[in-house]
Amino acid sequence: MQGFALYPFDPPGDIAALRTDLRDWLAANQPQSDVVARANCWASFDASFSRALGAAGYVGMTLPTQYGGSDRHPLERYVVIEELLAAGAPVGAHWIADRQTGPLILRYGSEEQRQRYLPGIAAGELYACIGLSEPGAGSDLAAVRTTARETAEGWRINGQKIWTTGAHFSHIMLALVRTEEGSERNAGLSQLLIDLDTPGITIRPIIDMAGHHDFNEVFFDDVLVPHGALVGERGQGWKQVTAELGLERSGPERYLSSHALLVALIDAAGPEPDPAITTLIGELTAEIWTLRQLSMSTAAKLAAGEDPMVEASVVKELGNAFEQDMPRRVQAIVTSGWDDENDLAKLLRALLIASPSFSLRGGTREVIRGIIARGLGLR
Ligand SMILES: Cc1cc2nc3c(=O)[nH]c(=O)nc-3n(C[C@@H](O)[C@H](O)[C@H](O)COP(=O)(O)OP(=O)(O)OC[C@H]3O[C@@H](n4cnc5c(N)ncnc54)[C@H](O)[C@@H]3O)c2cc1C
Repeated sequence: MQGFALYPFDPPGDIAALRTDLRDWLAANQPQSDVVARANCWASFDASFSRALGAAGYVGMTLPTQYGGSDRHPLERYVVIEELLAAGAPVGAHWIADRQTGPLILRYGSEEQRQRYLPGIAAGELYACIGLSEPGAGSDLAAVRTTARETAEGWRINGQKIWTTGAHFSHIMLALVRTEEGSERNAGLSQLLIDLDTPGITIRPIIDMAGHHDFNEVFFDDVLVPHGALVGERGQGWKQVTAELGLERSGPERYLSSHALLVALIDAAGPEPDPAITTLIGELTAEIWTLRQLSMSTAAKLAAGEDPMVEASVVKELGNAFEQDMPRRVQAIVTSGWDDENDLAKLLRALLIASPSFSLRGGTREVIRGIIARGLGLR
Protein backbone atom coordinates (compact mmCIF):
# COMPACT_ATOMS: atom_id res chain seq x y z
CA MET A 1 0.00 0.00 0.00
CA GLN A 2 1.34 3.43 -0.93
CA GLY A 3 -1.67 5.54 -0.02
CA PHE A 4 -5.12 5.51 1.49
CA ALA A 5 -7.49 3.91 -1.02
CA LEU A 6 -10.72 5.88 -0.96
CA TYR A 7 -13.80 3.73 -1.53
CA PRO A 8 -17.17 5.38 -2.17
CA PHE A 9 -19.59 5.01 0.74
CA ASP A 10 -22.69 4.04 -1.14
CA PRO A 11 -25.18 2.05 0.94
CA PRO A 12 -28.26 0.66 -0.80
CA GLY A 13 -31.80 1.74 0.06
CA ASP A 14 -33.23 4.91 1.51
CA ILE A 15 -30.59 5.97 4.03
CA ALA A 16 -32.35 9.20 4.97
CA ALA A 17 -35.43 7.14 5.93
CA LEU A 18 -33.28 4.70 7.89
CA ARG A 19 -31.81 7.58 9.92
CA THR A 20 -35.23 9.13 10.52
CA ASP A 21 -36.79 5.82 11.60
CA LEU A 22 -33.97 5.16 14.04
CA ARG A 23 -34.08 8.69 15.46
CA ASP A 24 -37.84 8.33 16.01
CA TRP A 25 -37.29 4.94 17.63
CA LEU A 26 -34.60 6.37 19.92
CA ALA A 27 -36.81 9.29 20.91
CA ALA A 28 -39.39 6.75 22.11
CA ASN A 29 -37.08 4.09 23.55
CA GLN A 30 -33.77 5.56 24.69
CA PRO A 31 -33.64 5.70 28.50
CA GLN A 32 -32.97 9.05 30.14
CA SER A 33 -29.41 8.97 31.38
CA ASP A 34 -26.76 11.23 32.74
CA VAL A 35 -24.67 13.09 30.16
CA VAL A 36 -21.54 11.22 31.29
CA ALA A 37 -23.18 7.84 30.61
CA ARG A 38 -24.04 9.10 27.13
CA ALA A 39 -20.41 9.87 26.34
CA ASN A 40 -18.41 6.75 25.44
CA CYS A 41 -21.76 4.93 25.47
CA TRP A 42 -20.48 1.72 23.94
CA ALA A 43 -19.29 0.89 27.45
CA SER A 44 -22.77 1.44 28.98
CA PHE A 45 -24.62 -1.79 29.87
CA ASP A 46 -28.42 -1.86 29.59
CA ALA A 47 -29.89 -5.32 28.95
CA SER A 48 -33.47 -4.18 28.34
CA PHE A 49 -32.33 -1.51 25.86
CA SER A 50 -30.23 -4.11 23.97
CA ARG A 51 -33.21 -6.47 23.82
CA ALA A 52 -35.53 -3.74 22.56
CA LEU A 53 -32.96 -2.66 19.95
CA GLY A 54 -32.65 -6.28 18.82
CA ALA A 55 -36.43 -6.66 18.55
CA ALA A 56 -36.53 -3.49 16.42
CA GLY A 57 -34.03 -5.07 13.98
CA TYR A 58 -31.03 -2.87 14.77
CA VAL A 59 -28.77 -5.63 16.19
CA GLY A 60 -27.27 -8.41 14.05
CA MET A 61 -28.33 -6.37 11.03
CA THR A 62 -25.88 -8.00 8.63
CA LEU A 63 -26.61 -11.57 9.74
CA PRO A 64 -28.82 -13.65 7.42
CA THR A 65 -32.51 -13.88 8.31
CA GLN A 66 -32.23 -17.66 8.78
CA TYR A 67 -30.14 -16.91 11.90
CA GLY A 68 -32.41 -14.17 13.20
CA GLY A 69 -30.61 -11.29 11.48
CA SER A 70 -32.06 -8.78 9.02
CA ASP A 71 -29.76 -9.41 6.04
CA ARG A 72 -28.99 -5.71 5.73
CA HIS A 73 -25.93 -4.24 4.00
CA PRO A 74 -22.86 -3.58 6.22
CA LEU A 75 -23.02 0.12 5.30
CA GLU A 76 -26.63 0.32 6.51
CA ARG A 77 -25.33 -1.07 9.79
CA TYR A 78 -22.61 1.61 9.76
CA VAL A 79 -25.28 4.31 9.52
CA VAL A 80 -27.20 2.78 12.42
CA ILE A 81 -24.07 2.54 14.59
CA GLU A 82 -23.22 6.15 13.85
CA GLU A 83 -26.70 7.28 14.92
CA LEU A 84 -26.62 5.19 18.10
CA LEU A 85 -23.22 6.53 19.14
CA ALA A 86 -24.06 10.13 18.33
CA ALA A 87 -27.23 9.79 20.43
CA GLY A 88 -25.27 8.23 23.32
CA ALA A 89 -27.46 5.11 23.37
CA PRO A 90 -26.39 2.46 25.95
CA VAL A 91 -25.19 -0.26 23.55
CA GLY A 92 -22.45 -1.80 25.74
CA ALA A 93 -24.20 -5.08 26.57
CA HIS A 94 -24.42 -6.44 23.02
CA TRP A 95 -21.67 -4.31 21.45
CA ILE A 96 -18.86 -6.86 21.07
CA ALA A 97 -21.19 -9.72 20.07
CA ASP A 98 -22.83 -7.55 17.40
CA ARG A 99 -19.63 -5.95 16.07
CA GLN A 100 -17.25 -8.85 15.85
CA THR A 101 -18.25 -12.17 17.44
CA GLY A 102 -21.41 -12.59 15.34
CA PRO A 103 -19.73 -11.78 11.99
CA LEU A 104 -16.77 -14.00 12.91
CA ILE A 105 -19.03 -16.96 13.77
CA LEU A 106 -20.89 -16.42 10.48
CA ARG A 107 -17.61 -16.39 8.53
CA TYR A 108 -15.61 -19.12 10.26
CA GLY A 109 -18.03 -20.95 12.57
CA SER A 110 -19.64 -24.36 12.00
CA GLU A 111 -23.32 -24.64 11.10
CA GLU A 112 -23.99 -25.87 14.62
CA GLN A 113 -22.27 -22.79 16.12
CA ARG A 114 -24.22 -20.47 13.83
CA GLN A 115 -27.55 -21.98 14.81
CA ARG A 116 -26.66 -22.04 18.46
CA TYR A 117 -25.30 -18.51 18.92
CA LEU A 118 -26.36 -16.18 16.12
CA PRO A 119 -30.10 -15.89 16.91
CA GLY A 120 -29.33 -14.81 20.50
CA ILE A 121 -26.78 -12.29 19.26
CA ALA A 122 -29.24 -10.85 16.72
CA ALA A 123 -31.89 -10.59 19.45
CA GLY A 124 -29.52 -8.44 21.55
CA GLU A 125 -29.70 -11.05 24.31
CA LEU A 126 -26.46 -13.02 23.97
CA TYR A 127 -23.29 -11.17 24.93
CA ALA A 128 -19.68 -11.97 24.08
CA CYS A 129 -16.21 -10.97 25.19
CA ILE A 130 -12.80 -11.02 23.53
CA GLY A 131 -10.15 -13.29 25.04
CA LEU A 132 -6.93 -12.07 23.48
CA SER A 133 -4.74 -10.28 26.05
CA GLU A 134 -2.77 -12.18 28.67
CA PRO A 135 -0.45 -10.92 31.41
CA GLY A 136 2.65 -11.88 29.41
CA ALA A 137 1.12 -11.26 25.98
CA GLY A 138 -0.69 -7.96 25.77
CA SER A 139 0.23 -6.10 22.62
CA ASP A 140 2.30 -9.08 21.51
CA LEU A 141 -0.52 -11.56 20.87
CA ALA A 142 1.86 -14.05 19.30
CA ALA A 143 3.14 -14.66 22.84
CA VAL A 144 -0.21 -16.15 23.94
CA ARG A 145 0.39 -18.98 26.43
CA THR A 146 -3.10 -20.19 27.36
CA THR A 147 -3.25 -23.78 26.12
CA ALA A 148 -6.02 -26.03 24.84
CA ARG A 149 -5.13 -29.68 24.46
CA GLU A 150 -7.35 -31.99 22.44
CA THR A 151 -8.45 -35.06 24.42
CA ALA A 152 -11.01 -37.78 23.77
CA GLU A 153 -13.67 -35.77 25.66
CA GLY A 154 -12.91 -32.38 24.13
CA TRP A 155 -10.51 -29.44 24.62
CA ARG A 156 -8.85 -28.96 28.02
CA ILE A 157 -7.99 -25.32 28.61
CA ASN A 158 -5.48 -23.91 31.10
CA GLY A 159 -4.24 -20.35 31.41
CA GLN A 160 -5.31 -16.78 32.02
CA LYS A 161 -6.74 -13.85 30.08
CA ILE A 162 -6.67 -10.25 31.26
CA TRP A 163 -8.36 -6.90 30.45
CA THR A 164 -11.40 -8.84 29.29
CA THR A 165 -14.11 -6.23 28.86
CA GLY A 166 -17.54 -7.45 29.93
CA ALA A 167 -16.55 -11.03 30.87
CA HIS A 168 -18.66 -10.64 34.03
CA PHE A 169 -21.88 -10.23 32.05
CA SER A 170 -21.01 -12.15 28.88
CA HIS A 171 -22.32 -15.60 27.97
CA ILE A 172 -19.43 -16.57 25.68
CA MET A 173 -15.78 -15.75 25.10
CA LEU A 174 -14.04 -16.08 21.77
CA ALA A 175 -10.53 -16.95 22.98
CA LEU A 176 -7.20 -17.18 21.21
CA VAL A 177 -5.40 -20.25 22.59
CA ARG A 178 -2.34 -22.36 21.80
CA THR A 179 -3.59 -25.72 20.52
CA GLU A 180 -0.30 -27.21 19.25
CA GLU A 181 2.17 -28.31 21.86
CA GLY A 182 5.62 -26.75 21.41
CA SER A 183 4.37 -24.23 18.82
CA GLU A 184 5.90 -20.76 18.73
CA ARG A 185 4.70 -17.25 17.96
CA ASN A 186 1.73 -16.98 15.59
CA ALA A 187 1.77 -20.66 14.52
CA GLY A 188 -0.28 -23.23 16.42
CA LEU A 189 -2.94 -20.81 17.67
CA SER A 190 -6.68 -21.46 17.37
CA GLN A 191 -9.91 -19.78 18.36
CA LEU A 192 -12.30 -21.45 20.77
CA LEU A 193 -15.83 -20.38 21.61
CA ILE A 194 -16.18 -20.92 25.33
CA ASP A 195 -19.44 -20.86 27.30
CA LEU A 196 -18.51 -18.85 30.37
CA ASP A 197 -20.60 -20.94 32.76
CA THR A 198 -18.33 -23.98 32.14
CA PRO A 199 -16.84 -25.35 35.39
CA GLY A 200 -13.23 -24.31 36.07
CA ILE A 201 -13.62 -20.70 34.89
CA THR A 202 -13.07 -17.93 37.44
CA ILE A 203 -13.84 -14.31 36.53
CA ARG A 204 -12.27 -11.68 38.78
CA PRO A 205 -13.03 -7.96 38.44
CA ILE A 206 -10.44 -5.26 37.73
CA ILE A 207 -11.68 -1.82 38.78
CA ASP A 208 -10.31 1.02 36.63
CA MET A 209 -9.14 4.38 37.96
CA ALA A 210 -12.55 5.95 37.37
CA GLY A 211 -14.02 3.32 39.71
CA HIS A 212 -15.78 1.38 36.92
CA HIS A 213 -15.94 -2.38 36.56
CA ASP A 214 -15.50 -3.05 32.84
CA PHE A 215 -12.36 -5.21 32.89
CA ASN A 216 -11.79 -8.68 34.29
CA GLU A 217 -9.16 -11.33 34.72
CA VAL A 218 -10.38 -14.73 33.52
CA PHE A 219 -8.73 -17.91 34.79
CA PHE A 220 -9.04 -21.34 33.12
CA ASP A 221 -8.32 -24.22 35.43
CA ASP A 222 -8.57 -27.51 33.52
CA VAL A 223 -11.70 -26.32 31.74
CA LEU A 224 -13.27 -28.92 29.44
CA VAL A 225 -15.18 -27.72 26.38
CA PRO A 226 -16.54 -29.91 23.56
CA HIS A 227 -14.64 -30.57 20.31
CA GLY A 228 -17.25 -28.43 18.61
CA ALA A 229 -15.95 -25.33 20.45
CA LEU A 230 -13.21 -24.89 17.83
CA VAL A 231 -14.03 -21.99 15.52
CA GLY A 232 -12.72 -22.26 11.98
CA GLU A 233 -9.57 -24.20 11.32
CA ARG A 234 -7.26 -25.58 13.93
CA GLY A 235 -3.98 -23.65 13.84
CA GLN A 236 -5.48 -20.73 11.86
CA GLY A 237 -6.28 -18.60 14.91
CA TRP A 238 -3.83 -15.85 14.00
CA LYS A 239 -5.37 -15.28 10.56
CA GLN A 240 -8.89 -15.28 11.98
CA VAL A 241 -8.02 -12.87 14.80
CA THR A 242 -6.46 -10.48 12.34
CA ALA A 243 -9.71 -10.46 10.36
CA GLU A 244 -11.63 -9.80 13.60
CA LEU A 245 -9.40 -6.84 14.41
CA GLY A 246 -10.25 -5.23 11.06
CA LEU A 247 -13.88 -5.11 12.25
CA GLU A 248 -12.81 -3.68 15.60
CA ARG A 249 -10.56 -0.85 14.49
CA SER A 250 -12.26 1.28 11.86
CA GLY A 251 -15.81 1.98 13.04
CA PRO A 252 -17.25 5.31 14.15
CA GLU A 253 -16.55 4.30 17.78
CA ARG A 254 -12.92 5.12 17.05
CA TYR A 255 -13.51 8.85 16.84
CA LEU A 256 -16.86 9.43 18.58
CA SER A 257 -15.88 8.62 22.20
CA SER A 258 -15.58 12.33 23.07
CA HIS A 259 -18.38 13.45 20.74
CA ALA A 260 -20.72 14.44 23.58
CA LEU A 261 -18.10 16.97 24.69
CA LEU A 262 -18.12 18.71 21.30
CA VAL A 263 -21.92 18.92 21.45
CA ALA A 264 -21.77 20.28 25.03
CA LEU A 265 -19.14 22.83 23.96
CA ILE A 266 -21.37 24.07 21.12
CA ASP A 267 -24.37 24.26 23.49
CA ALA A 268 -22.37 26.12 26.14
CA ALA A 269 -20.85 28.53 23.62
CA GLY A 270 -24.21 30.20 22.92
CA PRO A 271 -25.09 32.35 19.90
CA GLU A 272 -22.09 34.72 20.17
CA PRO A 273 -19.16 32.64 21.33
CA ASP A 274 -15.75 33.82 22.26
CA PRO A 275 -13.49 33.81 19.12
CA ALA A 276 -11.15 31.18 20.62
CA ILE A 277 -14.12 28.86 21.18
CA THR A 278 -15.41 29.51 17.65
CA THR A 279 -12.00 28.59 16.26
CA LEU A 280 -11.81 25.40 18.31
CA ILE A 281 -15.33 24.31 17.28
CA GLY A 282 -14.38 24.94 13.64
CA GLU A 283 -11.16 22.94 13.94
CA LEU A 284 -12.80 20.02 15.73
CA THR A 285 -15.63 19.93 13.20
CA ALA A 286 -13.24 19.89 10.24
CA GLU A 287 -11.18 17.12 11.83
CA ILE A 288 -14.17 14.95 12.69
CA TRP A 289 -15.55 15.40 9.17
CA THR A 290 -12.25 14.15 7.70
CA LEU A 291 -12.10 11.20 10.09
CA ARG A 292 -15.65 10.30 9.18
CA GLN A 293 -14.74 10.18 5.48
CA LEU A 294 -11.75 7.91 6.21
CA SER A 295 -13.84 5.64 8.43
CA MET A 296 -16.69 5.41 5.88
CA SER A 297 -14.22 4.64 3.10
CA THR A 298 -12.68 1.86 5.20
CA ALA A 299 -16.14 0.47 5.96
CA ALA A 300 -16.85 0.45 2.21
CA LYS A 301 -13.63 -1.46 1.53
CA LEU A 302 -14.52 -3.98 4.24
CA ALA A 303 -18.03 -4.30 2.77
CA ALA A 304 -16.48 -5.00 -0.64
CA GLY A 305 -14.86 -8.09 0.89
CA GLU A 306 -11.33 -6.69 0.96
CA ASP A 307 -8.94 -6.55 3.88
CA PRO A 308 -8.44 -2.96 5.02
CA MET A 309 -5.95 -3.80 7.81
CA VAL A 310 -3.79 -0.74 7.14
CA GLU A 311 -6.67 1.66 6.50
CA ALA A 312 -8.45 0.43 9.65
CA SER A 313 -5.24 1.07 11.59
CA VAL A 314 -4.96 4.59 10.16
CA VAL A 315 -8.56 5.33 11.23
CA LYS A 316 -7.90 3.95 14.69
CA GLU A 317 -4.66 5.88 15.17
CA LEU A 318 -5.96 9.24 13.87
CA GLY A 319 -9.39 8.75 15.47
CA ASN A 320 -7.88 7.93 18.86
CA ALA A 321 -5.54 10.91 18.66
CA PHE A 322 -8.53 13.16 17.93
CA GLU A 323 -10.82 11.85 20.67
CA GLN A 324 -7.94 11.80 23.15
CA ASP A 325 -6.81 15.37 22.40
CA MET A 326 -10.28 16.89 22.38
CA PRO A 327 -10.74 17.00 26.19
CA ARG A 328 -7.34 18.66 26.62
CA ARG A 329 -8.04 21.20 23.88
CA VAL A 330 -11.40 22.07 25.41
CA GLN A 331 -9.89 22.26 28.91
CA ALA A 332 -7.31 24.74 27.61
CA ILE A 333 -9.88 27.35 26.64
CA VAL A 334 -13.06 26.95 28.71
CA THR A 335 -13.37 28.83 31.98
CA SER A 336 -15.65 26.29 33.66
CA GLY A 337 -14.48 25.35 37.16
CA TRP A 338 -13.36 21.82 37.96
CA ASP A 339 -16.19 21.38 40.49
CA ASP A 340 -18.96 22.84 38.30
CA GLU A 341 -22.02 20.65 37.76
CA ASN A 342 -22.90 21.76 34.23
CA ASP A 343 -22.72 19.21 31.37
CA LEU A 344 -19.51 20.63 29.95
CA ALA A 345 -17.62 20.40 33.24
CA LYS A 346 -18.99 16.93 34.05
CA LEU A 347 -18.00 15.59 30.64
CA LEU A 348 -14.60 17.22 30.77
CA ARG A 349 -13.81 15.60 34.12
CA ALA A 350 -14.96 12.15 32.97
CA LEU A 351 -13.17 12.28 29.61
CA LEU A 352 -9.88 13.60 31.00
CA ILE A 353 -9.81 10.49 33.20
CA ALA A 354 -11.03 7.99 30.57
CA SER A 355 -9.27 9.24 27.44
CA PRO A 356 -5.80 7.71 28.05
CA SER A 357 -7.41 4.29 27.52
CA PHE A 358 -8.77 5.19 24.06
CA SER A 359 -5.43 4.51 22.33
CA LEU A 360 -4.84 1.27 24.26
CA ARG A 361 -8.08 -0.63 23.63
CA GLY A 362 -8.18 -2.45 20.31
CA GLY A 363 -4.39 -2.30 19.97
CA THR A 364 -1.85 0.10 21.44
CA ARG A 365 -0.58 3.11 19.54
CA GLU A 366 2.94 1.73 18.98
CA VAL A 367 1.61 -1.56 17.60
CA ILE A 368 -0.90 0.20 15.32
CA ARG A 369 1.84 2.50 13.99
CA GLY A 370 3.99 -0.58 13.34
CA ILE A 371 1.19 -2.10 11.22
CA ILE A 372 0.83 1.16 9.25
CA ALA A 373 4.59 1.40 8.70
CA ARG A 374 4.70 -2.16 7.42
CA GLY A 375 1.73 -1.52 5.12
CA LEU A 376 3.48 1.53 3.68
CA GLY A 377 6.62 -0.50 3.08
CA LEU A 378 8.61 1.51 5.63
CA ARG A 379 9.60 -1.44 7.82
C1 LIG B 1 -10.64 0.02 27.53
C2 LIG B 1 -9.88 -1.23 27.18
C3 LIG B 1 -10.59 -2.39 26.84
C4 LIG B 1 -9.90 -3.57 26.55
N1 LIG B 1 -10.64 -4.70 26.29
C5 LIG B 1 -10.00 -5.85 26.00
C6 LIG B 1 -10.75 -7.03 25.74
O1 LIG B 1 -11.98 -7.04 25.81
N2 LIG B 1 -10.07 -8.17 25.47
C7 LIG B 1 -8.71 -8.22 25.40
O2 LIG B 1 -8.18 -9.29 25.10
N3 LIG B 1 -7.96 -7.11 25.65
C8 LIG B 1 -8.58 -5.93 25.95
N4 LIG B 1 -7.86 -4.80 26.22
C9 LIG B 1 -6.42 -4.94 26.33
C10 LIG B 1 -5.62 -4.62 25.16
O3 LIG B 1 -6.16 -3.79 24.23
C11 LIG B 1 -4.34 -4.11 25.88
O4 LIG B 1 -4.36 -2.75 25.98
C12 LIG B 1 -3.14 -4.65 25.29
O5 LIG B 1 -3.23 -6.02 25.31
C13 LIG B 1 -1.89 -4.12 26.01
O6 LIG B 1 -1.36 -5.09 26.89
P1 LIG B 1 -0.39 -4.77 28.11
O7 LIG B 1 -1.11 -3.98 29.13
O8 LIG B 1 0.19 -6.08 28.53
O9 LIG B 1 0.75 -3.83 27.57
P2 LIG B 1 2.07 -4.25 26.80
O10 LIG B 1 1.73 -5.13 25.66
O11 LIG B 1 3.08 -4.73 27.79
O12 LIG B 1 2.53 -2.87 26.24
C14 LIG B 1 3.14 -1.85 27.03
C15 LIG B 1 3.66 -0.76 26.12
O13 LIG B 1 4.69 -1.28 25.25
C16 LIG B 1 4.34 -1.08 23.89
N5 LIG B 1 4.73 -2.22 23.07
C17 LIG B 1 4.45 -3.53 23.30
N6 LIG B 1 4.94 -4.29 22.30
C18 LIG B 1 5.53 -3.45 21.41
C19 LIG B 1 6.20 -3.64 20.16
N7 LIG B 1 6.36 -4.84 19.63
N8 LIG B 1 6.66 -2.54 19.52
C20 LIG B 1 6.50 -1.29 20.06
N9 LIG B 1 5.89 -1.06 21.25
C21 LIG B 1 5.41 -2.12 21.90
C22 LIG B 1 2.82 -0.96 23.89
O14 LIG B 1 2.34 -0.26 22.76
C23 LIG B 1 2.56 -0.21 25.18
O15 LIG B 1 2.72 1.17 25.03
C24 LIG B 1 -8.50 -3.60 26.53
C25 LIG B 1 -7.78 -2.44 26.85
C26 LIG B 1 -8.45 -1.26 27.18
C27 LIG B 1 -7.65 -0.06 27.55
